[in-house]
Amino acid sequence: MGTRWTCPGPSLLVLFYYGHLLPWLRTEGDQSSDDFYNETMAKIFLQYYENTTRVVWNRFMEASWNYVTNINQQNLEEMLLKDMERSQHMLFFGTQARLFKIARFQDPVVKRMLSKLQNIDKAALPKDELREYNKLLAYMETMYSTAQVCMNEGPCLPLQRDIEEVMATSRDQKELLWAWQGWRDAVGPQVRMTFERYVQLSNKAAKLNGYEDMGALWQSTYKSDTLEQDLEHLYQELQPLYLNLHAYMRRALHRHYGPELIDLRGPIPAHLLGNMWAQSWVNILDLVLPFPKKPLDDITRNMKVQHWKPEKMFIEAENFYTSLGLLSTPPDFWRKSMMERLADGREVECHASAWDFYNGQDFRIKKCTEVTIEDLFSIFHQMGHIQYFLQYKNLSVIFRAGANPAFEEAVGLVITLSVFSHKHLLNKGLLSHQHQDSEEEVNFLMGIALDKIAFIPFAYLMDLSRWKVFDGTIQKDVYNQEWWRGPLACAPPIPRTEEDFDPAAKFHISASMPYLRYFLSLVLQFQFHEALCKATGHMGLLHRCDIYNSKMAGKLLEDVLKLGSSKPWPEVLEKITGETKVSAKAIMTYSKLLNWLVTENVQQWEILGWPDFSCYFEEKETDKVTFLSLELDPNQVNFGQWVLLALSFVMFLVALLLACRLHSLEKRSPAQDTSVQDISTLEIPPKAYFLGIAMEPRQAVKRWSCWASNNRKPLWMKAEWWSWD
Ligand code: KAF
Ligand code: ZN
Repeated sequence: MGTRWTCPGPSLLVLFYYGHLLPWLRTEGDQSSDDFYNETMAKIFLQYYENTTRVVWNRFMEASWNYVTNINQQNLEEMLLKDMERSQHMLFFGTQARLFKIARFQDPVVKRMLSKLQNIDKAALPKDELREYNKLLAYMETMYSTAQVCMNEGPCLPLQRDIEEVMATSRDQKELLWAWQGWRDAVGPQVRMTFERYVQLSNKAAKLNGYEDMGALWQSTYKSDTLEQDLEHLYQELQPLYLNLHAYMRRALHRHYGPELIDLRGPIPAHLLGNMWAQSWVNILDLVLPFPKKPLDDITRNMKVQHWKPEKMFIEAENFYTSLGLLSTPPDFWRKSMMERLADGREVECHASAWDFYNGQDFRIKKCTEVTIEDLFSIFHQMGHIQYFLQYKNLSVIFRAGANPAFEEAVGLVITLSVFSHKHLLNKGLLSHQHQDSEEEVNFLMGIALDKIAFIPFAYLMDLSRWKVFDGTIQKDVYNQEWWRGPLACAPPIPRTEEDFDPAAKFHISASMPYLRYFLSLVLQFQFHEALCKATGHMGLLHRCDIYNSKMAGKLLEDVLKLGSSKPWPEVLEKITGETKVSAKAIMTYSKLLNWLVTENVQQWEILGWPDFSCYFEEKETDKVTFLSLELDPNQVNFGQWVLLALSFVMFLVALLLACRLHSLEKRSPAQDTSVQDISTLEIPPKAYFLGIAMEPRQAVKRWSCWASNNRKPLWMKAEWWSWD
């Protein structure tokens, strides 16, 4: 819904009016200012905001685009300048917006607009700190984007596509560990120092906006008093699916890698799951296929055989959206987007993103596309963002956003659910088998589960731990230790220390992007899919539905996208699904695999999760006492302590005897240098963490090898990892 204005007024005049008159009125007396900040003035004010914002944001987007597609000092300076300009603009209008007494206003649209304007985010910071903050944000993102992993005596490789490809395709644990560790070494330490200051300044900005900390400000986007409980509830509903998948995977990987690497009661080491962050496990589907005699078609291979090019992948995505009766992208999109990594030696940021330049005609995607099925899906995802931009382009800039951030992410994802159906891939000539029998269908569902279900804890816990960083529950001296309690459920393949900073190895942490949106959109996409399939008239199982060509589904989607953020999101959700709450019902219905997984796991007497390992993180409520790593009764501990005391006494006597002997020997050879060694030259080994417990590095390594290989030292471990002294 567009908002039309009847009284725009000449810009310069209005600039003068607002730039000078409003602050003056504010100081000159409450009565006159109250009269002045009325609804009519609010409309003029909002129109002025509209006109100026388009210009200021467009300039900022252009400068940002130039920087991330060509990282250099000059472009950085230009981007920082335009960012300051944008913040000043936001500060001015945000401050003014707060002066309107919106409680007395009639027009709900005006009220909503003004209340949205009041959150000015980082623009609330004093100028010097704002510039510092912008610089460190750019620094962290750039460090991530330009980091490389160097071979021993060879070239250095960027994350995309080389290092990610190693993680996806290698089955050699030595090589996987090299890539896993190399990437963390390349990013973590560089970002760590900056991150601490980033947290301080983020919180300062949040406080100036009236929030407790930046985590609270991020949460406020969802406008829900029950957000944390709702999330916890969703997570608990999905937990059985995840735990059963995890147990199944652990068994399959145990079969492949053996007991040296996989403990059947423990967590899976994070480097073996086919993805740098272990957030999707689909790349190792071949290792864990339920029916290996019926392998799925290799779609990436088929795309390559058919000579697909990045541009064709974009055309395919566009074609899907227009088949639903949705909007096509304007010609500039094809001219200005960056579809491939530019090969002229410049540095670029490769993490995919979609861009709205706020002039109603310039929309772009930035992606270092490779011809793979993974990238094809990612392009459909980015095109989802573009479709949202196109649909809400006639709204006020204030409403040019998703109903909530999860809606923005869910659009492309819901389309990929159809694209990945057997029916659609067959139509596109990417599959060779006409039909899927029941075993092939289980294999197919396993592929989906490895992508979607594996993502659940990662997506959920990522921001949960960041919120704790912002609210101070997690202090800076334990950032890394606490990270391993979080997203990957305690499975670093090698001991980690506080010298490392593993969170920074994920784009959204280094680039300060909230992640909760991905958890909610994971669930939402299935809820949307169910609704769109119903509109299409699809009968039968949800995973067989393909909405391609369905104008009914397209209309439903369009009606929702057109609203942007002009309405509260539960209302928008209701429009499309008939429900006002995010629900896990559809994802559970779709994931028909649960029964199959449970049967498999019961047959194998699988233990779900890693109960023996939780003791490393949680203090158990028990009357047992831990003594020398053993859980004993207090009486047994008492006895043990006496034995130890006696032993120490004996040792003390022996030491005394030896000292006397040494002393008498030294007396006999006075020429020898007897000076005491300077203790400052003795190296104290740094503290290391393994599975969340602080210990001396040597001990940590010992525990690791014990955990990973039942007391056998893994052959592939590099010698350096053992040389702590
Ligand atoms: C999603 C889907 C499948 C797998 C995994 C994910 C989660 C997440 C990830 O971990 O890779 N996906 C992305 O980060 C996809 C990129 C994006 O589309 O979400 C992108 C992130 C980004 C990058 C740079 C600047 C800002 C945001 N988001 C957008 O481009 C975007 C977001 C909101 C509105 C418009 C565009
Ligand atoms: Zn996205």
